[in-house]
Amino acid sequence: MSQPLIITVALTGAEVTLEQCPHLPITPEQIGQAAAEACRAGASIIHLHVRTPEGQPTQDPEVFRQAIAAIRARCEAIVQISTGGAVGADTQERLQPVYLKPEMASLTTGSVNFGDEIFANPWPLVLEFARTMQQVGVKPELEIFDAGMMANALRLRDKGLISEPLHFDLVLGVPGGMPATVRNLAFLVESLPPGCTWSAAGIGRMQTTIAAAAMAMGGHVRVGFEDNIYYRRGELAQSNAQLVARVARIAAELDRPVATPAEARRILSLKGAQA
Ligand code: KMH
Ligand code: ZN
Repeated sequence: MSQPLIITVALTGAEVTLEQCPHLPITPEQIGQAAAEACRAGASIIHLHVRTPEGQPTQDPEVFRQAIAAIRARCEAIVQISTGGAVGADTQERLQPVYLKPEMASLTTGSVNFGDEIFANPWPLVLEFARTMQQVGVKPELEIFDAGMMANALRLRDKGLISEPLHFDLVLGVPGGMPATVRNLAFLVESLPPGCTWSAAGIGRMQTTIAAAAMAMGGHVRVGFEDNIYYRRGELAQSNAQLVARVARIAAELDRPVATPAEARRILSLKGAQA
């Protein structure tokens, strides 16, 4: 039997709108319900962004606190808050939810064009975010949108600002980042340091292709509305859980049992929630 598959679900993101995706969870209660449904379908990590009641992205720690409570009331999934926020978000606001001491937080290790905009992560910001996560005891998921970010992640490791075992998410297909091809995925996987864990996320129509390739290569997978709102060409997905369930079905065929949250914690060397 192969290593269990950790499925991360990125429920909401910061850029997708309700107009584009009518089933997008917005309120903490909707996020809690979507998380529970995705968890039943096989997800064990919730990559968490939150929104104002009007649907705008926010890094308000009080909204994160409510969403985390709504998730924990319904399922055992690992909560991974976003420090990326929305393109253009204020640096200190992006960092705020880390102080809630979730089990994990995303950490992008460099800047990248993001459609018409720039997802700005200058090196001093990366250092500050990594240092803060280490001080607070939050495990980073190293978000790699482009090859240079891998080198930066290894610089953080060499400075002792991130602790092994490292966990990476290889995000392929953001316009401006590395295109979502199996060749690019293989290149990034070959660049990973020994002993780490990793997942892959394909943006848009490449979500399932990248997921299947990652599963076949022994990695883990991220899906969800943040990265892709379609089930297939021209057909919107009805829920995040629908996207998770498809990955779980492919995993079964590949002899990759879907990890429970407890198994995911063991694989990622997490001790459980601090607060
Ligand atoms: N919203 C993107 C600009 C993260 O969560 O850390 C960045 C993002 C990455 O979503
Ligand atoms: Zn995100």
